[in-house]
Amino acid sequence: MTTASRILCSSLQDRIMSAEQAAALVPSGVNVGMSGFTGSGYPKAVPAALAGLIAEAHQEGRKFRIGVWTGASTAPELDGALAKAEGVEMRLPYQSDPVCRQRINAGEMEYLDIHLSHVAQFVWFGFLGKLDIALVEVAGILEDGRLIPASSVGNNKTWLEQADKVILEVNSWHNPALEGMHDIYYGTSLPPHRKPIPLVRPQDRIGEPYLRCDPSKVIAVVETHSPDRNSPFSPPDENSRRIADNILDFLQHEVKKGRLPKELLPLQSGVGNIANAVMAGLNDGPFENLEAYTEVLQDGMLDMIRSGKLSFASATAFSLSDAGLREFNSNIDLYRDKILLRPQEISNHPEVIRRLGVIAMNGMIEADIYGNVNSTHVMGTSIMNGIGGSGDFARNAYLSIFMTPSQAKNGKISCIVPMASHIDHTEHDVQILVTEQGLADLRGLSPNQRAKVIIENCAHPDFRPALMDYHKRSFDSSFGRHTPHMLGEALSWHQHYLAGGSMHF
Ligand code: 0RQ
Repeated sequence: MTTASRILCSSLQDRIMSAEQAAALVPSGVNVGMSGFTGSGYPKAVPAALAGLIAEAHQEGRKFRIGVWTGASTAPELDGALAKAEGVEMRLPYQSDPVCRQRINAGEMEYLDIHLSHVAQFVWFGFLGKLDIALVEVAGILEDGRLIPASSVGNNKTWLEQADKVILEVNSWHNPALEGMHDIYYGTSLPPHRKPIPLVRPQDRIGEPYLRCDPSKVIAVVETHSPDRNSPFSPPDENSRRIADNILDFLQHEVKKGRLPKELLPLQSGVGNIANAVMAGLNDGPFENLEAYTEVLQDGMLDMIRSGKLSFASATAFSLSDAGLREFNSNIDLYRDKILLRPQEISNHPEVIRRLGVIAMNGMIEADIYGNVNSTHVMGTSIMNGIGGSGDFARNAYLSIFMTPSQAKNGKISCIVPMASHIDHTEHDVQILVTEQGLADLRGLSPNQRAKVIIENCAHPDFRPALMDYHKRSFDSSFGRHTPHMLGEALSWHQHYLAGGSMHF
């Protein structure tokens, strides 16, 4: 299919223009809702052209900055280019771009890190201010102006509805067979008129395969032919394999105990190599007929669909490596009726996650001995990526699992600490912690009981004595013994590393 044949709406033909012309329609000071989720379905030409205009303006001494709202992380052509040009006033919600991260941590760019399921509703509530322009990549435009979504859905429905003006990038690189793989739900409303979301199985279709778009709002259509950003996955290393094994053993134990059915419950799997390794473990494991109700679909889930282990996956985006993408595109008929992409307000909807009884598995930076989890900040002050969807799933899941290697930075940092330097998921939302050392099942345990299990099962042996000693001395001396702490000493663990040492005392 050529790009031209992907723009079937005759009234939009006269709005086809270059990326530079479209970028010139974006003034300084506006908020732009951009498509894009974990490196897929983001606009690939206009943000880069806009970054060029912003750099020119700055050279001429004119300030030029915009608000950049997305689904989740994008790619160097979007986040990287705009951050490099110092063109971003406010970025939300999740990002993982190195230049963006550096600017945010240098205090040069504002960043609002919110739960992914909150973004759309906050815009509808008016909490984030006015959305001026939607800049959305699509796979095609139908005769009546409806849009064929691309490889992610994210917040595109909300952007297209809320923005005054719309710029579309029609990317002929996307496989035309994506058409029909989306389910866009138009039944959301605002309190006090909200109704239940009628989704009771991951495979339920509750919406439409296309995004609605009022052609009169479209100010530009830009044709592109560029691939999504595809990050390679490293083959599972020893630590990831052990983490995966620990999770598999635990799930088998839960089945034996009658707390999980033999085909488990719908799986959610976070981003990154460890999450991918857990999927590889499940692919080789004993479970059959699994389902996923997740945000991102990484290579591991494709492998499970191909092997027949995973019978259905609902998500909001793909996040595939080059090899995963080649596999998907060459065998799309195998995957078409086993995958649905939905808006992120539905893929991450607390009501649906709670109803389905999702098993949530997410990465973390560190956990403390009482089970509070830090997913976002290094040393308490420096953002890594953002909370993403981890909170949407953790708080509402049937089982909420967090995983990490027990140590970071070549053994200098323990990922189990006395007191987390930042908390994204409180002790109340964390049921299982897993490292390569073992698994801590925190269900039904008091803080002091949790501390023992976490230190014994999850901490690296090099750090165990210091953590045990901390807990004991805290119990003996702390103001209260329910969650004992020596507040000054707790945070000095992190200070110690920052001062150039390791967390070893
Ligand atoms: O940094 O590469 O500079 O060395 O953190 O660590 O071990 O590669 O782990 O890729 O699985 O990411 C929490 C960031 C883990 C991710 C996080 C340093 C480490 C390295 C990455 P370097 P790894 P992963 C749904 C779910 C939040 C969002 C989420 C994440 C870097 O899982 O962003 O869960 N989660 N979304 O060296 C200092 C420690 C550290 C540490 C790791 N204790 N102290 N640095 N690092 N532990 C998907 C979405 O929402 C889109």
